[in-house]
Amino acid sequence: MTDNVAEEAKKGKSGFFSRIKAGLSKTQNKFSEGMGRVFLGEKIIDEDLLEEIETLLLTSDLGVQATEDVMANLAKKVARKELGHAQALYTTLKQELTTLLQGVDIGLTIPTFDDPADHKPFVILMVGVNGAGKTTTVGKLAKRFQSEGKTVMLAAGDTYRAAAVEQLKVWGERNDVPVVAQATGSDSASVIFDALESARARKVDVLIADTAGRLQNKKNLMDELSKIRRVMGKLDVDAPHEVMLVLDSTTGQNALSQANEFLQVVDVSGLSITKLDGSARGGVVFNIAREFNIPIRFIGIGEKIDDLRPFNAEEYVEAIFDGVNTGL
Ligand SMILES: Nc1nc2c(ncn2[C@@H]2O[C@H](COP(=O)(O)OP(=O)(O)OP(=O)(O)O)[C@@H](O)[C@H]2O)c(=O)[nH]1
Ligand SMILES: [Mg+2]
Repeated sequence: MTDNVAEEAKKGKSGFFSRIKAGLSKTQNKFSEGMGRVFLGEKIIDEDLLEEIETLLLTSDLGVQATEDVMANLAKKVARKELGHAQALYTTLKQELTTLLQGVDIGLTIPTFDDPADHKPFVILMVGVNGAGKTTTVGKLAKRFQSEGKTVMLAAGDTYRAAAVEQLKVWGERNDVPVVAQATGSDSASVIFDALESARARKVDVLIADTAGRLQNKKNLMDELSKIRRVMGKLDVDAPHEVMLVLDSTTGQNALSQANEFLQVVDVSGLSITKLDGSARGGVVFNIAREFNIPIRFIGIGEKIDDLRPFNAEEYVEAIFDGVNTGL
């Protein structure tokens, strides 16, 4: 986001920004209340103030590492006497937090092909624990890619539960995109293989494959994901082009443990962080960024089809700091 967008946002002119702000309002309330309390008044920069900031970050789900990094950078600037007053410290804190997210602010780019003979579907494999928001995110992504003029197909790779296939079909109908599915209990890799064959034949731009969040045990789930990868590779060695891990932000620290388990078995190339509207735990985004250094592609800010936004570091920080009153 450019400074212009930040400026517009402040003036409340951007409807787009206000939607994100509304989605993040629980986290925003927590941050703005906390920051206001820490910075309000004619504060001088001393140990106490730095400690208060540290506590605030720790209690805002940033995690120990991200908090330590930010505090170390602030302390350095304070020691060099670069920050004369609390307002400068506040501004620097915001900048530090933005920088922390900028490293993972890398959008998903779907290639286009000048020569139709080169065309091949861009395959996105969605992974994550049950209930994280995979299927919902598939639906939201389908709409997004379509609105960008791309053709989309969905693969019902969660063959574990009948309801899972039905849920995906509903999203397919809503977006008017084809859904490739087989009966419950069939082989997930084979459904996704069929879907990829069909997507190639129809010259579909994006194939999004849903998967199950839970099998009988972790080993089964992980074996299945490896098999899906292997089988897809028979049609296109580069597929899947994106393995998107979906993480539920409301679980806080737990989202990090979940991510660790998946990272042990699949090469995750991007993250989507869901349900940021559902709790005040949006600070976990900093924690995830610091811990994994994996591109955050999208954030989920509601259950509706339009409630998925490309992740933007500056916009994110701007939204959660909106309304901070330092009185300075
Ligand atoms: N508030 C909110 N709810 C969300 C968001 N994303 C998903 N949900 C809800 O989270 C619940 C679980 O979402 P699903 O998409 O079914 O999750 P899943 O990962 O496919 O779950 P399994 O298929 O069981 O593995 C649903 O009720 C969704 O509506 C979000 O960004 N905000
Ligand atoms: Mg699902």
